[in-house]
This record gives sequence, C-alpha cells and structure tokens, in this order.
Amino acid sequence: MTTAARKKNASSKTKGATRAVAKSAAQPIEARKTTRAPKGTGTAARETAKPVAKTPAKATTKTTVKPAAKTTAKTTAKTSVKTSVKPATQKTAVAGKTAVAATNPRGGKPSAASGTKKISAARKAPVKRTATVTTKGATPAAKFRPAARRTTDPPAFVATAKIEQLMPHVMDKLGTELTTDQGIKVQDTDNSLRAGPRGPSLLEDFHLREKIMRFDHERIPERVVHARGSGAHGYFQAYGDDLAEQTMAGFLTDPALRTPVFVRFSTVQGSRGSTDTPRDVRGFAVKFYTEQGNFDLVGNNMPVFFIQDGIKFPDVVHAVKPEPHHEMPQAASAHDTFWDFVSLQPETMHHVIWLMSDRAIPRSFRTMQGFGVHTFRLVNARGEATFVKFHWKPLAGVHSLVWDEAQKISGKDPDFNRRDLWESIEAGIFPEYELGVQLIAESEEFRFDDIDLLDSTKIIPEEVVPVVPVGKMVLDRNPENFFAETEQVAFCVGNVVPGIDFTDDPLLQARLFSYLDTQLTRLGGPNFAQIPINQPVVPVHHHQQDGFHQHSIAAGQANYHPNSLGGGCPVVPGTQGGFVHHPELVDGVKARKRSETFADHYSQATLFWNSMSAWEKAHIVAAYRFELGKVTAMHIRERMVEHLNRIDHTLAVSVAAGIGVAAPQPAVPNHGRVSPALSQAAQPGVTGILGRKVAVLVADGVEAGGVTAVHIGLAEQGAIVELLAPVDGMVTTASGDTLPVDRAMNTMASVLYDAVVVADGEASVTALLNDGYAIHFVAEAYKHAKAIGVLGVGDRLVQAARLPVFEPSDRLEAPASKPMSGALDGVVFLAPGMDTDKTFIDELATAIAAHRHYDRPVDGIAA
Ligand code: HDE
Repeated sequence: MTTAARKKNASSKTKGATRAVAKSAAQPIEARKTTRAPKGTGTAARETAKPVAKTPAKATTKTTVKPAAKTTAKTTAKTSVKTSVKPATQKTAVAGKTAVAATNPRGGKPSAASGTKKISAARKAPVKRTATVTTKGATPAAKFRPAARRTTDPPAFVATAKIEQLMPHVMDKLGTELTTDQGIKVQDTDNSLRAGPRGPSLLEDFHLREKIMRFDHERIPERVVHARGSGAHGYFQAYGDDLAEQTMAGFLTDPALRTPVFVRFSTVQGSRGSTDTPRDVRGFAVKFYTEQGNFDLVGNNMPVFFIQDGIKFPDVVHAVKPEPHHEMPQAASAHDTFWDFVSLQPETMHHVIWLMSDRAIPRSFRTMQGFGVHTFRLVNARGEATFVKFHWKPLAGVHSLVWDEAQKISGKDPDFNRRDLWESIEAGIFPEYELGVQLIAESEEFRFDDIDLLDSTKIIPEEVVPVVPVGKMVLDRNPENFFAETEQVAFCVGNVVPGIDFTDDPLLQARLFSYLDTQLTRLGGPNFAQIPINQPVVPVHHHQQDGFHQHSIAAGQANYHPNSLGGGCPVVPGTQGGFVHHPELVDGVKARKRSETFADHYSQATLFWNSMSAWEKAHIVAAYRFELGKVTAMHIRERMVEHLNRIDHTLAVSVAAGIGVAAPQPAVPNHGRVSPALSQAAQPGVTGILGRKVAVLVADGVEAGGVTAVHIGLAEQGAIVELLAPVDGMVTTASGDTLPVDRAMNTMASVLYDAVVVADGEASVTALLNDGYAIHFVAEAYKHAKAIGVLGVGDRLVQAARLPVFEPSDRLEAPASKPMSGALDGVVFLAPGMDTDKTFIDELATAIAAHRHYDRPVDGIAA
C-alpha cells in the first residue's frame, strides 16, 4: 500500500466535481456518457452511470417503436434483415469467410414455417428497442442484440452463421395475440370452463387441458453431471496459419474465419438449481460451428481428471454426489463417501489437490482456464498426426474467491457466476480466452519418462512443452432463452471435424460413448441434433430417419445407400472431404488391464504442491482441513493423511494438525520439481479492472466530490461502480445536493464485490458507524483480501472494523515500521482534505487489478 499523502491543491477540482454532481441530478455529464452502455444493454452497464443521474445518456440511446421484425430496428447497417429469411442455400456476404449458408442446416428448402412465418408474424408486432445500432456494416446478428458498451471497441462483428440460423426460431411475443398450440385464438386464460360460476370444470376445455399438459412437462431430466450451467454465444478466430502443417481443420488455421461458438460453463456435482460457488470442478464446454461441421471441445477448468479409465466414472460420481440414503450434502465434496472413494483410489490424488486449490472456486467464468484434458490428435492433409493438448487462457487472468467468501455467496447470490457472465456480456465486457496448444510429434510419444500421454491424470508441464497461442475466443452474446439454448445444448466428445482425431486414452474412449448416449434420455430421443442450438451451420444429409421429435420432412423414395432411385444421393464424399480416421496401428492382447505407465499417482500432485505460492499452499491446507473435517469416519481421514504424506510431508503434517490425526513420519522425499505456470499468481491477466465490481459506501452528508472522482476514474478503466447506502433512493450530499443510490446496503454484501471504497463526509461516516452492516462490510472485504479505498474521515469506519492498519497520522507520513507485515496491502488511504486525484485513483485501480492481497494478517478479523 502506498500512503496517499497529497496536498490539498485542488479544492477547485473537488468543488468542480461536486458541482458536476449537483448538475448531474438533472443532466448527465459527459464523462459518464463515455463509459456507460447504451440503455438496454444491461443492468450492470446502466448502473455504472447511476450516481450521476438515472436519466439515460442521450447520445447512445433511442427508442424504436415500430411494427417491424425485432431485427429491423433503425440501423445504418448495410446488411438488411432479409438476410435472415433468404433461401437456405444462399451464401450471405459478410466479412471474412464466415459466410455460410443461412438457415436450414438440413440442406433442404428454406423452412417457410420456421423462417418466413415467424419473422413476418414478428413484423406485425410493435417492437420496442432501446438502442440504435449505428455500427457501419453491422450484421443482422449485431442488430439481434444492441450495441455493446466499449465505445473504442465497436460492437464486434459477430460470426453470423449460427445466429442467422437461430433467428427464424426466435419468437418475439410483443404485439401478438394469445393462441393455443393449434393457432386458435384464446378468449380467456384466467378462468377455466365451468358449468356455472361455482360449478365443476369441464373436460372439454381444450385450452385448460393443453395449458396444464404443457406445464406438467416443462422439465426434462437434468444432466447427470454438470447439471448447473450457464451459456453464451461468441466466436473463435485463429491468429494465423501456424497450425497449417499440423491440421486440416480450417477454423484452426484460417485467420479470415470467425467461427461461431456456443460455450457452456458448469459445476459438476450440484443439481440444476444448486449454487454457483461450491468447491468443485467447472465444466468449460465449447461447441464450434465450423464450416466442416461441429467440433465440441468438452473440457474442464482443471487439466487433469480424477480417474484414468472411464469405467470408474460412475463410481467417482456416485461418491461425490449427495449420499444415497438421505441425499445430502448438495453440491459438496466435503462428505464421507467422496473421501472414502478417493482415499481408496490413489489415481485421484492429483486431481484432488487441484480441487483443494483455489481453482475450485473461480471468481468468474471470465477468470478461469479451460483444458481439453485428454491428449487429442491433429491430422494434416497428408494424414500425418501430431499429439495435441488444448488450453484456454482467460485474458482477464486466473482469479478465485476465498473459501469463506464462496460459502457466503452461496446464500447471498447463488447465481453469482451466472449473473457475472450475463451482466458482463450485456455491458459489453466480453469474456475472452486465448486458445493454446501443446504439440508433441508422434515420434516423441514416449519422450517423457514419467508421463504417459494417454493418462488423463497427468499434465505436460508448460515448461517442458510450451503452450503456443493459436487463436482467441470472444463471448459476446447472451442466449435468448435459457432452456432452448443452454439447457438443450448437447455436447458430444465424439463431434470432431477433419483435422482433429482421438487417442486411445481410456477415459476419452468411454466418453465417446457416454455423451451420445446421455442425450437420448435427456433430450428425449435420437433427433437432438435437430434442436436449433445443436444444428451445425453446414447442410446435413443422411438416411437416418424417424424417431421422436423428427423435424425434417425427408422427400423421395430412397432412404438407403447405395441407391439408384434417389440418384445415388446423398453421395458419399469418401476421401474428397470425408472424415478419415487416423490409421493408427493397434496391436495388443485383449485384457482388462491398466498400463504400468499409469502407475505413478503422486509425483504430479507433488509438482502442483511445489509450484504453489505461499498463499496458495495455505488455502490448500485449509481446504483439506475443511473437507476432511466434515468426514465422520476417522479411518478415512487417516488414510488421506497417508496419501498426502506421499505428496509432501509438510502438507500432510499441516493437514493432520487440523483434523485430529497424528502427524505422520516422513514417507518419501519430495522430488523438488516445480512448474511455475501452475500457480495462479503467475496469471494476473491483461485486462486490469475491466469488469471489476466496486462498492462505494455512502450515507447522508457524503462529500460528493470524492465519490464522483472515484466513480468516474474507475469506470473509465472499465470497473462497475455502485453506490451503496443504508437505504435505497437518494442521499443528500454535504453540500445539500442529492446523489442517487444504486442499492440499499442490506440487499448486497461485500462478498458480491471486488473492492470497497468508504466515502468521505462527517455525517455520512457517523451514520455508517452506527450501522453494523457497514462496519461488517469493510471488515469482511478486508478479511477476504480485497482492495479497500478510504477517503478522508472514512478512515473512522476502518478503525471501527478493527483492522490491523496504521493510526491515521502514521499513514500520512509513511512511517518506517509497519504494525503488521502485509496489513496495509491493497488498502489505499486518502487523508482528509486531500484531493481525489489521478494518483489516488490509479493506486486504487492497481490495488483492485491485483485481485487480492493475501499477505494480510486476517485471522483475527471478526467477519
Ligand atoms: Fe463428462 N459428462 N464424462 N467429463 N462432462 C457429461 O454429458 C462422462 C469427463 C464434461 O455443458 C455428460 O451431456 C463420462 C472429463 C463437461 O453440457 C455425460 C466421463 C471431462 C460436461 C458425461 C466423463 C468432462 C460433461 C452429462 C468419463 C473434462 C458438461 C450430460 C469417461 C475433460 C457439458 C452430458 C455441458 C457432461 C459423461 C469425464 C467434462 C454423462 C462417462 C474427463 C464440461 O455424458
């Protein structure tokens, strides 16, 4: 922390800011306009601008009420909405080579029913659009969702193929009339048909029957794992043709392509309605709608898996899910059956230590890595293969919550990660991830002494084989409808395109069966690939037919191959573009046997442990203590300590001390190897405070100048700043003006923010001192290692929170000795009477961008 001892040289500045606030009550100021989203782009962005005025910024908003299709809002875009209802086979002229046949992937004629009719129905509807898309060249896709927040970064050209395909299926209800499923207009939907006002309901009431029948069947089986998830659309674009030597997959090698993607992030253990922030693995599944068909990269946010062979998957999942007799606990691994299983299955040890690390409680889906986990193959046009491991690296860095915080968030906002994803995209803060690959030549398969490439419980350290960045994924559009898209999306590990192939990893091989199979029950039959979100953007032609929910109407007589009655169609392309499986030589004795090269279960867990920073190690120890502390069977705790002792003796001793188990004797020496890339500390990200949420605590009597300066200064760097007061509405400033409040303090909590700022103002601080909630807010933010900004006499709130920081006078003079090492990390003070200038704002921003300040002594903080 750097003490902000600055001269009060700019009272004029402060006054100016105050004046700006006073004025703003009636009229927004310019600075706000530049950082706020157009109205209609989402709450987060709108709220960013709230303190100045609730009046929308004129420059960026416009209401279009027009009886036209949703997408025909006034726009300067050259591409007209007609694109979306053009015949299916037509190529759409859009930037790059992304233009793919619009609509009807089944390759038939354009679907009049789904396309033209629905769009024209929507045309009649008065559509209220609050934003005008003014981006030159905006596509229908851009119109589909209003322009984004970052004015410097124009609304991204969205890879249009998938969106154009989805659009005909979107039904806008605005301006329509209520009908039954059969299109019969409804007279009354509030009263069932009765024989007399107090008489029995009549079975002939077809509207009642249909409405109740539809309601009864709204649910489909949730996913057996990864049931809780959140989705987003976006695109992937290769940086160059660097992989052209290795693969014929165009989306990986052609930088002119913007391949549409749909991503679903998920937790694993909990049911669909469970909280977002348990200690758990996160799913990171990406569906690429490529010009060669769909490629699904169904990964996790951890690079290894619990088990080596898919046949153990039901066991590990049964063990971690709620226990069968009483169905508890929900979304938690801290119970007997999980630890019983893992302690008896040592191959889990590497993944379990990842699970005990902060990776298991990501701050945001925007701040977690993704991994393909298995080794795959890239295959080039000559049929030559290269082993590959896929990595997603978030541009926002890899950041996590702290465990106490994660548990509290589960109560305060169980939708925390989902909300963050949704609101970020609405605000134009698009999550971005770089795709990287580790490449290993086929001839080098056995190059590693201690790693079998087919063993999914092992990583290849980045220091051994570097991760080469090959492209970027941007998530820039929220789904229209959760169920239709996020719930019905069906990822299948077996979906690969020419240029990508599998390996014999026994975990991967089992998955090849499972994902196809699971959709049959979940999505009600074999036609799930026809559900709009699952359709490829390229034509589909085959002789598969019938089944539940068949949407295609296959014309013609020939439904077999070979045929002459149907002109031999569809023709089999063979080697002219057909998928050719890599001709791998396989030779072995049929047996249920694990390879001896899979036998080492500890050394990479040790590598992970060795690579952690001090705070990461402390969190891992605390996590083992918490989890094993919930295990009732003592022998399971003891067995786990034995395993930990084979990872690292210090780790085992530290955990044992917290769970009532005797400290073990040293077992095996630590090999001492490290992989610095494994530490989150090595991945701060490059986006600074973009999308960070900052709470400013205010009350009546607040000094508005500092608040405004902080608000504008941080918002300009991309943060979302909200004013919290004891009650909602307005606060009266020290100079008698008013300032709009974003949220009443009791509707929020410090755990929902990345940083907190205590505003200046005698009366304001006195009011907050009498509000235990405000004191707790500051104490808790400090305990959770968050950046804290303190303006002027706001310092008194810090004192009341009993934080181990300097006396106020000490702070000003930057004394030589500190009361406690690390106590002031990330705490930025502004002495009373000083100017809230750029230096202060930058110090605060730096503290927020650092994410957390874990070196603080926080054990004694009551929060
Ligand atoms: Fe999955 N997994 N899994 N899994 N998995 C499913 O498929 C399965 C594994 C992963 O957002 C299911 O459609 C088996 C590894 C994600 O929709 C199911 C095995 C990895 C998602 C299934 C594994 C994953 C799933 C449940 C061992 C990381 C969510 C519903 C052989 C590389 C996808 C569904 C989404 C979902 C089976 C192991 C990641 C049952 C049998 C390893 C991200 O099919």
